[in-house]
Amino acid sequence: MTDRFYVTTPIYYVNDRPHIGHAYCTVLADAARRYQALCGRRTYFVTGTDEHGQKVEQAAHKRGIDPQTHVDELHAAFKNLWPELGCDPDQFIRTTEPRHKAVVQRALQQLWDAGLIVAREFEGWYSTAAERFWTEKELVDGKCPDTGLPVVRLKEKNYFFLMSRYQQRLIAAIERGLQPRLPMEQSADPEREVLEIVPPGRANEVLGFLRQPLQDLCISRPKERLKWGIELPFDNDYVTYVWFDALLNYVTAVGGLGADPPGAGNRAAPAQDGRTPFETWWPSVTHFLGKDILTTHAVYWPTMLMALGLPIPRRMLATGWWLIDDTKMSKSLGNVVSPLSLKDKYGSEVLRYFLLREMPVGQDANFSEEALVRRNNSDLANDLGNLVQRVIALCVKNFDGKVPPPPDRRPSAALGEAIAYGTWLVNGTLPLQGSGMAQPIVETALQFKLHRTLADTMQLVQHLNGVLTSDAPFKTVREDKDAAALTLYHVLEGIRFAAHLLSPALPVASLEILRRIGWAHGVKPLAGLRWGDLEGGQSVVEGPPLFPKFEWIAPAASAAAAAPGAGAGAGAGAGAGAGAGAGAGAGAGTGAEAAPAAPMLPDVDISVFSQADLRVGLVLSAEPIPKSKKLLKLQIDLGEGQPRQILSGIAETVAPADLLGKQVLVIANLPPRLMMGLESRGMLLVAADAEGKRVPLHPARAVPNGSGVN
Ligand code: ME8
Repeated sequence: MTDRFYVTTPIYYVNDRPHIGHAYCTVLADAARRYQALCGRRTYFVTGTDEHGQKVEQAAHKRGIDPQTHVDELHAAFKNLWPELGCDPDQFIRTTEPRHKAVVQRALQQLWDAGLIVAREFEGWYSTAAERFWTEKELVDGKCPDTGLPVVRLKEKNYFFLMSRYQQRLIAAIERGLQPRLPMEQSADPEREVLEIVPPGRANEVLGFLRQPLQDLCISRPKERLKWGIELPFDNDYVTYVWFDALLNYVTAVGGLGADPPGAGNRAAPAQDGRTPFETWWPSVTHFLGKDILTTHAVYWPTMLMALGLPIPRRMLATGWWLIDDTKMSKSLGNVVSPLSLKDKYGSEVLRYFLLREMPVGQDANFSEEALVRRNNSDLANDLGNLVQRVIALCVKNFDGKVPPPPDRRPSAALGEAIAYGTWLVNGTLPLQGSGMAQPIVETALQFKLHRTLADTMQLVQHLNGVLTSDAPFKTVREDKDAAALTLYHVLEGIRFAAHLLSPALPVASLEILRRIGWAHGVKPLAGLRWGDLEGGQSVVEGPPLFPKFEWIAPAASAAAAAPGAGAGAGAGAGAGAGAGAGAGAGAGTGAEAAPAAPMLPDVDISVFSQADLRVGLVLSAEPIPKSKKLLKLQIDLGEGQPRQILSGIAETVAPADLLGKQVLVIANLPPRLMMGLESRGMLLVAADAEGKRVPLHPARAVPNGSGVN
């Protein structure tokens, strides 16, 4: 396994301002890089802007300015955003930099000299908006399939990269990438090279695409149609296709194809072990990108590299989309959410935590500010912030503001479990009773399942809160100070572990937590993290709440629609719940204001009940279904070898990310049913809340998947 990790984000078009979809990909790459560093890898992180092509040229024309002035202004909106969101890329690359233009021209010349780019007379349907030709068959109702806009018939000479030659080699590399547990080294041998696409479902999509004959790629645009691009070195009437230019940024950034190092303000890729920077970092690269640009990355890019005689990227991770009301958030639809305004309102750490925790990596998720507020209030303010505050206050009151040295005593059962869980998360591979479905951090984080990493870490925080409640050091301190010291010491140790594990998501807050609990050494690599290293006698520091709570105020329109006088209310409900009275209920879950129970059904014989095959299953994936407010699509492991797809109407009461890795109860022997055009093979058992919305049920502790329920 290589100890180096080179991570890239897409380079963003500078045709508009950044939105939360862009922010997600960069925050995810930043956090993934920090986890890799925490696990001891050397890392290099590149992001940047894609500044050529028709979209950018049109955006500049719209503003009545020349494209260079436009990109010089707009790239800053991206470049300046990343530090605001706590992201720390080593390099911000722009495709208009002279060193990148030189790389693109060198690549074009090399392929032209090798006969791998050829001139052809070409006739087809051209879409100005999508900036590409389509075949007759590809058109939808005679219009561009991407944009739905009209196309024009064009005949012109163009230059083609002979991409089709590499089809079989590419298929073989992607198929190799589907094998489990691959080493990260890339082979120089084309017979053994690997392209791993995460999640594997996306690899199968690309393989599906590659089952059709692969066309050669048109890599030129005549200057009459597009001036804003990099000129072909062998025909100055043409510029190159923006994707041919953009993809090469990943090589330019680390000094490939003779690229100069980046300019001031960047950290150039370091050379190691007598290798050049390019040999050091390429091809142990992971490209992060949105699922909409997977084909360009997984097909165009590796075949370009094959033709250039360079190793192909080792791995790509395709993220899902942030949706607004089940529709993709995008600049063209005008439904974008600004990351800066959210950051200004809630702070960058809350925004980072929300983005990373809420979206299961690789799947779509609906964005809502209300969900962000809920996440902040429950996970960060209540669970984490209050825990730190309470423990420090107890140390200040009872132990002179110091970390109490741990007396040599047996911890309580609850404390013992918390210690075992915390050490296992960091160091362990041992199966652990009561660990639920959690996995050690190195496994989830290095597989980029960061939503799981955070969920598992918050479970440690919940364990520690449970210990404070059950061991009650605030009471025991009066008659048995040692017992209280033992509890507080280990809860502080747990907090130290949690702060380390959360540091990639919460880089600033984690350091502040460590400072407050008397740990002066900052964040250490996980390999050096040992339970018991926190020294007794260090001073703890009180401070203002780490994560203030926010009240969710519904937008004016929905508030007006709510019951008169009901107010916007905090918490989950925020609706005009009939008969719920004023205030939309401070958090569901207590069942205190239950709706009148439905009348009981008449008695039945037990044999009626036992005809239903009830099972426990593990939720492997959960995602919203476009155009459905209520349904979630779940893949559930019922111990049958193959997971089952089950659709359940629980989208209003539970976020998909909260279901992942949890066990649920399923009626397994119902006939398959079609809902929203999708098959559902079984039904989740749910309880109805006060508003009649469905709340899934979980077993009180983990049992084997497929266990019967009676
Ligand atoms: O495609 N949710 O740039 P881009 C999640 N310049 N991700 C989203 C999103 C959403 N709602 N909307 C957009 C380009 N994205 C090219 C890349 S790389 C060599 C060239 C993601 O600014 C989108 O999926 O249009 C893509 O990964 C990224 O933002 C850049 O989009």
